[in-house]
Amino acid sequence: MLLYGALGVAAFAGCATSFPFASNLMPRAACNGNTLSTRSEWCDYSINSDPADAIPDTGVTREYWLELTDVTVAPDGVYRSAMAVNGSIPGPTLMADWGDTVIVHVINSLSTSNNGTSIHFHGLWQLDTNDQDGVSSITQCPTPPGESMTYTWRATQYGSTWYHSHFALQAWQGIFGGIIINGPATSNYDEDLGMLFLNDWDHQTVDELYLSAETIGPPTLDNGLINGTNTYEDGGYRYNTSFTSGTSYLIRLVNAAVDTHWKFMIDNHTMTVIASDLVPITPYEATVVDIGMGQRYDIIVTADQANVANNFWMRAIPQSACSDNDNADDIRGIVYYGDTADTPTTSAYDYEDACADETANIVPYISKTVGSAASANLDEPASIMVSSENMFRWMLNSTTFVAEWKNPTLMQVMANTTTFETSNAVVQLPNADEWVYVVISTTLAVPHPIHLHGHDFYVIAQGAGTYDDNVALKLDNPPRRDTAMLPASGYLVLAFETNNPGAWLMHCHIGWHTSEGFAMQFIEQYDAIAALTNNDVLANNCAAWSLFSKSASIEQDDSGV
Ligand SMILES: *[C@@H]1O[C@H](CO)[C@@H](O)[C@H](O)[C@H]1NC(C)=O
Ligand SMILES: *[C@@H]1O[C@H](CO)[C@@H](O)[C@H](O)[C@H]1NC(C)=O
Ligand SMILES: *[C@@H]1O[C@H](CO)[C@@H](O)[C@H](O)[C@H]1NC(C)=O
Ligand SMILES: *[C@@H]1O[C@H](CO)[C@@H](O)[C@H](O)[C@H]1NC(C)=O
Ligand SMILES: *[C@@H]1O[C@H](CO)[C@@H](O)[C@H](O)[C@H]1NC(C)=O
Ligand SMILES: *[C@@H]1O[C@H](CO)[C@@H](O)[C@H](O)[C@H]1NC(C)=O
Ligand SMILES: *[C@@H]1O[C@H](CO)[C@@H](O)[C@H](O)[C@H]1NC(C)=O
Ligand SMILES: [Cu+2]
Repeated sequence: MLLYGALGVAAFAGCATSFPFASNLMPRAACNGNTLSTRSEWCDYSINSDPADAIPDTGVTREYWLELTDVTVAPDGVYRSAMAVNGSIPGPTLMADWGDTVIVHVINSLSTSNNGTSIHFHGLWQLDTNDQDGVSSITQCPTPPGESMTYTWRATQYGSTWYHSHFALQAWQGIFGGIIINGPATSNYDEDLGMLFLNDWDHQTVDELYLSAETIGPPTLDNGLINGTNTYEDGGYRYNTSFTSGTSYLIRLVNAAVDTHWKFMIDNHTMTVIASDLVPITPYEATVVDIGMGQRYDIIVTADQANVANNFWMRAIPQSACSDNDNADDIRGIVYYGDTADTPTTSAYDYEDACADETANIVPYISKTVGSAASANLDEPASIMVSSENMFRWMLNSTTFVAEWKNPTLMQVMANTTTFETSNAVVQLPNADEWVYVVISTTLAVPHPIHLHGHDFYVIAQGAGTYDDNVALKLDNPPRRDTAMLPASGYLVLAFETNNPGAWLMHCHIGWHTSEGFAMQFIEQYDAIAALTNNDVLANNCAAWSLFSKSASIEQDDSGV
């Protein structure tokens, strides 16, 4: 792609040619063909180009520096301690064009809390770059305070996602931010409003809450935030955005909560959903969208309701079917026509309180068929137990996942280890290019958002009740994504292809559950991993962690991921 090559480091380059984007979301390289009314085009590529076959060779490298610090914040008017990326929650948005190379330098300045860290780029395939996946205890040791780590990866997919810490509960202390990868879209829109994070929030820290989560169960949280802000009693302010009649807006929704499933809506407005996670879909209309933890939806909203009112509520409604929130009815923002945001008087669309998935609506734009599994289904029943210390622990296949910060899977692979501790919950997938079916099931009335690293998986079955041979599998273009709901007292059957060597974590994205051991890992194509791993970086970072954790007497009290 000559066009890109000429731009050099586009993060700092101006746009030489025409600039068809109404948004001020920089940086963005101009791409011939992609205009407001031809969003399906993308230079020599288009919405019909399958990222799994080929991606643009832009020759562009974008470089970012992210500094993590301990902070005091009051996003809803109530002060508490937290952690931030470059001083803000959410942190800065990383932006790239499809096919770019992205370098992210993470500087751990968490000197007050003395926390290690690692940064995971959620949903990115990390094709042949498993060692850049940023998962403590799997692909690296935590990076100690005072040190930094550089991650380099290719923007193989495009759309909306997020980065977040994969060390203890740090993501929900505030260490997260958006990732926008510009590419084609399945529907036109005028303006890109960027990321819209939906978070739950409490006036105690997640570390304080974890004690009760482990002993008496998931705590009732105080509040929630829309893109980092909300009100609480008389404090704080609401997220608000102005709409110009006739304009259509792209909004990139992310559920970044520790334990809240949301229904999202804007009163009286209809949404067009165009992508689920990093996969473009055939557009569908919705008035209410369900979003589980870790999931993303790209939605387009057209400003066509100025005749109804000037101010409308935007609502993130915690579903009480799976967790409790003390401010459930007031996690709201404002969409306004005119000059200023005023308190709306609009009413919510009807909905049924349930932690549902959008599966039935999702049809990937590029159609794919799932092949036959090379071997028997991998059965992963999920259950809970109380440990000898009287702590809740989750199990998959009767194993509570625990891996060690100081001895990540990749380090074990580099040492030629072939037998792993039972608690590492390793499933080996030695062969390339085979289909794997995984059946995750539960008899408990608790749903779980299941996230797999390194792949977009196919949701081939999902439902209530018991999974058996009578359940029909959807193999013809099922939803393809990186996070899907295991329904309460039900099953989720995922399929993926062994096309990406590495140690890939699969886990529940409820923060408490990840820490309580609801996780397992696939070691895919063991024999190919060593050649893809930068052993110097791995070993040096582990040596630094080892030194630090001894001198600071750090003790691991969770699953390690
Ligand atoms: C984040 O902060 C660092 C300084 O610590 C600065 O160099 C960098 O430009 C900032 N990054 C972004 C994306 O704002
Ligand atoms: C990380 O920092 C939090 C907040 O200060 C603290 O509660 C927690 O114990 C620290 N965790 C580790 C593993 O250092
Ligand atoms: C949310 O906040 C970020 C800055 O953190 C901003 O870039 C983005 O545009 C906001 N999203 C919306 C939909 O307003
Ligand atoms: C709208 O957002 C701005 C900050 O962007 C804030 O100052 C203002 O208070 C908000 N309005 C309301 C009604 O909360
Ligand atoms: C606005 O939405 C409410 C709730 O869904 C509905 O009752 C009302 O009829 C809508 N108003 C208009 C003018 O569409
Ligand atoms: C489940 O655990 C048993 C006993 O440890 C083991 O033999 C089996 O391979 C495991 N299966 C999966 C799919 O993890
Ligand atoms: C692991 O095995 C490879 C290939 O047999 C060998 O070259 C390498 O030295 C071994 N590494 C260790 C740490 O034993
Ligand atoms: Cu869970």
